Amino acid sequence: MTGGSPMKFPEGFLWGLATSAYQIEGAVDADGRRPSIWDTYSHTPGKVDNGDTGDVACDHYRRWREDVDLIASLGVNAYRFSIAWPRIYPTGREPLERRGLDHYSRLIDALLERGVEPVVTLYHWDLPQALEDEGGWRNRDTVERFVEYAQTCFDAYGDRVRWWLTINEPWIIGLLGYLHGLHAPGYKNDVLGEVTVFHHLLLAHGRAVQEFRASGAGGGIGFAPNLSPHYPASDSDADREVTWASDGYVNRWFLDPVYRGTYPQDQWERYEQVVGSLDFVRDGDLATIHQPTDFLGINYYSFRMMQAAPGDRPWPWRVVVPEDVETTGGFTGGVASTEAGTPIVPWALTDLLVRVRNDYGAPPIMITENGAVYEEAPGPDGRVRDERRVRFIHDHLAALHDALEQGVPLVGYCHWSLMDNFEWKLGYAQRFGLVHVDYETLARTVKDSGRYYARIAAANALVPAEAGPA
Ligand code: IFM
Repeated sequence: MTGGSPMKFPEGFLWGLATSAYQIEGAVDADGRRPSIWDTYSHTPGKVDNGDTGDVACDHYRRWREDVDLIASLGVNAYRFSIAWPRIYPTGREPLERRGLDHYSRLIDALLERGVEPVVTLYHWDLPQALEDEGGWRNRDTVERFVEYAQTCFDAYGDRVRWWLTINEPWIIGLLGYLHGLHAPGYKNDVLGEVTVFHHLLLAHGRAVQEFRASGAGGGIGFAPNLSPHYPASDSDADREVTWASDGYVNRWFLDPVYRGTYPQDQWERYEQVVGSLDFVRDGDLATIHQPTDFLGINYYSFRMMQAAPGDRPWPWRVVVPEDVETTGGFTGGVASTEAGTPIVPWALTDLLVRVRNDYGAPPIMITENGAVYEEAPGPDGRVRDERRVRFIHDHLAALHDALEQGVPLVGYCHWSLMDNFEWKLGYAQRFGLVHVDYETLARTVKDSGRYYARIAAANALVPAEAGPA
């Protein structure tokens, strides 16, 4: 409540739940699907904790009807999911696999029948392995393969889907897949690979937007970068400088080309110092990337607090947590963390949204992901009492409402995630769901946070956290 009145959200606001294909579907051999880079990676010994793979995951590919009922039972009006590219083009190119295409068509219809808007992501990291064998995202040709796949999806579903996202979290794809070796395809310390892949992902986004317009599909399209507002760990000039520099690496490297048609000069120069020439950027590429989009998806998890680290490579900075620093730029107290150690900073979401509005021409924004790891499992009575997630949701939605009051054009919020799922390198150890999944029986149990979120969606207003689940 502010001043005694409920925090209402605009009429038609989308209350969504988010997932991605490899994290929930399982059924990796069904209906002609062939491996993606994540099948290869998760089956490589030592890559994923506990030897976990997405082979079964939540078995959503088979249980999708039950899951659509579950989504509808939560009373939300949006569901964000991704299409598995290797189900549509198992080898990354013709022949098309009709069974895969039909699967998502049925899913879309079932959602719409229940009044749930599909929010469709085209690329959430499951590149067909056959394309990786030809160089993957490092190979410019992959952009054209992506465009063919995107065209097929626009043709098949464009009459029904009104919310499209091209690429999910391009920064994470490069950072973890090429620099840290923690995600597929698993390269390490390859800065040239990272920045080449960033460019090709952005190009794939721009080309897909062009094809979307040409297809005549209704609805709108955008992309879903994960953005983190940056703050210096101290008032020192050095910390302030690296704060801006890292912002160039994480945020501006993706927003500037899409919204301004340029790469940020400061980060361009830093890349040149590390990798030499960025000659894979060709004339006309930036114009291609700079397509008008209809909305911006933002995945928000936390801020980055930055400290200068002059000897560190490739970048002379470190991300620190507030407890590690004595004086913090503007911070006095500690910051709580999720069970994954992620600092919980809802107010930084407001800062981020206001900044994007101010710097990038006020695009309509959908929060396409936001969520937290908490382990709570069903108690003896079967109930999952995850009060901390209830508090997390409440505080982030209050921050969102703050941004709305400051004039940020917000159109929706998708919580990550609908249900516990395969958390990439961390396997099944980290639970993000509003619905608990028992990985032995695959039984789904709506957590207290799920029922709390349902109350919010029903009211189209923030419900006090103390009110708890329905
Ligand atoms: O599970 C991931 C998702 O695939 C992409 N964004 C972050 C989530 C939580 O780590």
